[in-house]
Amino acid sequence: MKKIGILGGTFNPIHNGHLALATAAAKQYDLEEVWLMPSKLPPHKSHFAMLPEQHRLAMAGLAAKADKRFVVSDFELLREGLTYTADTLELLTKEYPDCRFYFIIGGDSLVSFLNWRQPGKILELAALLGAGRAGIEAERTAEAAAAIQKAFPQAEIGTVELSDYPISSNEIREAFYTGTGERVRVFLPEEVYRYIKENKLFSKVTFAELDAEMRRILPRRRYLHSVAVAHLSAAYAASLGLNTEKALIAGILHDCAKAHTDEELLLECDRLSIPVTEVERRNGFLLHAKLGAYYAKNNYFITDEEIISAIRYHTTGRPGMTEYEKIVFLADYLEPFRTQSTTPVLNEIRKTAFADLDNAVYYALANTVNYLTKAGREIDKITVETYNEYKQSYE
Ligand code: DGI
Ligand code: FE
Ligand code: FE
Repeated sequence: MKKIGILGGTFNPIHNGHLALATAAAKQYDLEEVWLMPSKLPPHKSHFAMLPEQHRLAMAGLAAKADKRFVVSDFELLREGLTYTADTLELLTKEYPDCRFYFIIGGDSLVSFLNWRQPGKILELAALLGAGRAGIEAERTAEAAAAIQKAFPQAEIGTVELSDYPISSNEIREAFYTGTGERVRVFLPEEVYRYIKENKLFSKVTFAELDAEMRRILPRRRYLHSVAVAHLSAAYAASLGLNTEKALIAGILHDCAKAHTDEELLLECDRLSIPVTEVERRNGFLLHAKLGAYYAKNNYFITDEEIISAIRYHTTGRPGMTEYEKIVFLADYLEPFRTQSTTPVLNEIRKTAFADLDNAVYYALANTVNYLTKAGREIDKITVETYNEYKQSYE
């Protein structure tokens, strides 16, 4: 029987770490071929920064040139609908009856393997190889392999030992998005690097994909609010001759950290070493602006400081606000879903906003300070300073 390894993955993009794993498995298990098999994107998972199949397949094809045992396979991409490993292997073994397949997965996946769909069937059809980086991970992988072996004594289960490979696809994406692709060149097959450059992949985050991601992670009402803020921000930007796309992006992301509860916001800021003031500690929700700016930069690869600061100051404002900060602050306050019942003079401010943005910001601030005072809530120093700055220039 011809021994064939199968290495699946989203390969977004494929990098030398994947190839090192394929090589190690081939060597250790004497595999004649290793098929690099790009997988479909699960519909419920994030599609943010995920390339279309055609690009992921093309790059896997270029990467496969590195070793004559490597073969790119579009087997899974060509299938219709959801692909479970058990089904893929069933079809593969039917189509290639003279082959013994070695299905290669990461150590983490091995740990959860028994919860996969039809693990028994998978193990009947193929051998399972778990890859663990040397050290603790290798130990965990070996333990997981032993547990699976115990549950399925007939199965052929092995581990692939791998030295640590210091890069991930996410780091590669981040490098390209932030204009520092050169930094990760050594971790990619040269032709894959060139392919990314030539096709300008991972170069620009679009409103459409941010919108899709917000729709996925935010509660329905919060998502609709964010869309409304994005569109109103773009309208204000247009009226001022500013960049409408920047306004759209700042608007759709402004509450991107608001899926968290106040408690989670605090924990998350502590975990990420984001400084938290005393006022913020007592009024946790204020942190969604700060954390949102952090997410925009680190999770959504936004590099434009004007977008980041518009998110950062959308709740409190700040003295000397930039135009984009004012736009998002005001759009957040005035978007069409906001109603008079929560903010009495809303319609009055709405009338003035396009003619005089600053004046509208002033009234929004005055209202907010007034409302918080009446409600006996603590007001952040920066909100007061912003209000006072406006008051002075309007007196
Ligand atoms: O996130 P949103 O609900 O869309 O809107 P937001 O981020 O502007 O938050 C609105 C609330 O923030 C509103 O109830 C007023 C409040 N707020 C604004 N500045 C301060 C503040 N609350 C406190 N405690 N202190 C402030 O300085
Ligand atoms: Fe907000
Ligand atoms: Fe908001």
